[in-house]
Amino acid sequence: MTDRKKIIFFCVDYNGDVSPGVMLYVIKSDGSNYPNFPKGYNELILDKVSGDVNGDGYLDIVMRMTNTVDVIDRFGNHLPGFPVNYSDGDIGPFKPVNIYDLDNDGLLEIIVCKNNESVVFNSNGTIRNGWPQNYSGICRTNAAIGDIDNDGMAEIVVPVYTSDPVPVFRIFRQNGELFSQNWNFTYDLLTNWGASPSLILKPK
Ligand SMILES: [Ca+2]
Ligand SMILES: [Ca+2]
Ligand SMILES: [Ca+2]
Repeated sequence: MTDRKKIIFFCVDYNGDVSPGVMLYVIKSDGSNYPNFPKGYNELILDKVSGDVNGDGYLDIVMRMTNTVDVIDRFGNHLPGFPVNYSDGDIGPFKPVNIYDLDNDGLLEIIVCKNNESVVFNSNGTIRNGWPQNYSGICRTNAAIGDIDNDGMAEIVVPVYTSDPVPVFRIFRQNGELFSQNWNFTYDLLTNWGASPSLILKPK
């Protein structure tokens, strides 16, 4: 039987008596470790997602870590161009990572944020043209991504938390342009703290 399901999780050594203190596990459906895992890190893994970033037909693992963004293949090797340094000095845990093929070229782009900006990395670790985009506040939860105007290119809906002046959504096109000034609207403060937006799109 082909093992089609894997479980990915990580553990943190809070006591500080194990080094490295963060372990990324990939577990097969029979409970055994996937080859070359667990893999140790000296940074916290703040968010992770799996997808075929480099378009070779095999899933990769994308991680937003404390100070870096990393992509590893199924063997645990870094994809070319990764890890990349990406830090604002804040070690807070709420830093999401999203992946999406924004331009339909078969390669996944990586969408991350730090204080006052969002950025898109290409599948080779370079920053995509038009990014980063700056704003006041921080995106604490995952963006919603999809082609909302049916032009073949995805838009990114970023929930921005800021107490001054107010929380907002921002919607960017894949090239970093604002989708519309009209969508820079405000909403209830409490819904923003841990809420991610969702897109419900009609099938083409
Ligand atoms: Ca891959
Ligand atoms: Ca792409
Ligand atoms: Ca679009």
